[in-house]
Amino acid sequence: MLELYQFELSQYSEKVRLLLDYKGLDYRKIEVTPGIGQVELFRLTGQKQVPVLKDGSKYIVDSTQIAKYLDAEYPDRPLIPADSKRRGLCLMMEEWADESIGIKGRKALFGAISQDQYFRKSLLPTTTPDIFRTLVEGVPSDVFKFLGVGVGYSQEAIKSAIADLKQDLEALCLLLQDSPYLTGDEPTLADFAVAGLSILLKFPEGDYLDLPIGIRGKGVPELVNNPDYDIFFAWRDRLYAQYRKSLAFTAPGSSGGSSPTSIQID
Ligand SMILES: N[C@@H](CCC(=O)N[C@@H](CS)C(=O)NCC(=O)O)C(=O)O
Repeated sequence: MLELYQFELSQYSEKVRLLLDYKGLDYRKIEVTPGIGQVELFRLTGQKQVPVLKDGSKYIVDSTQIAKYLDAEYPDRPLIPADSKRRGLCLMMEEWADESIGIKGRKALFGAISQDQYFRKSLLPTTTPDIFRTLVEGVPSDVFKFLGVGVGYSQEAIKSAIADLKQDLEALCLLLQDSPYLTGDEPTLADFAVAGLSILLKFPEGDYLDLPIGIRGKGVPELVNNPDYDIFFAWRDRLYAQYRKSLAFTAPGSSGGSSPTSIQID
């Protein structure tokens, strides 16, 4: 069976989970522990980022390379269209989603959690002991704002990321006004990239991610609560309902049926 080395909360991993579900491929999730688990990933693949797909003895690194590999090895339900116009649009949109929504989405979410102590607490894994939950909840918002400067997420950077994301969502709503999918009548890699990379803007409402129930449907208030983007979030809900396997309907031990297996360190 295919194996996906991933973080449950990673947008690029979610993009690949959407691709695998669309193609109807079963896979087992291997949750990489940030830090120590990435050392093992480095030993296996020569780099430390997720997602990584393992197919037999082959490791495929990077969500875009995984999409191309899946089309080459599992050609049913192609992700990248054959005709030149749609192919060009699809590839361009995928790259843009990776670079714009992916990167700015992290900054915008950081801004949202630094302002909301309950959101912050609900992002912790369900197994976190109460004492740590209380500690995280108690950290004043100003401390998060200060920490954000250290990792390049100053208040100005967060504001500018949100402004850019607003334009991105406006563009997507315009494209979706008279078309069921981003490049036409069938979904492509562009749709799954945009949907997967946007999970941090608003976590999907349904039972798709192994995350605390409290964060479903939550996200960046400036985007989630703005009716101008309803078309986009309705499109994404539809795409999930059509193609993403819910946790409840997958067999334990396969694609998302249970808590992911953690990567083992010798
Ligand atoms: N270009 C990569 C980006 C992957 C990426 O940014 N992965 C993040 C998680 S969302 C990661 O592994 N971060 C950990 C690190 O950089 O150490 C892709 O498309 O797969």
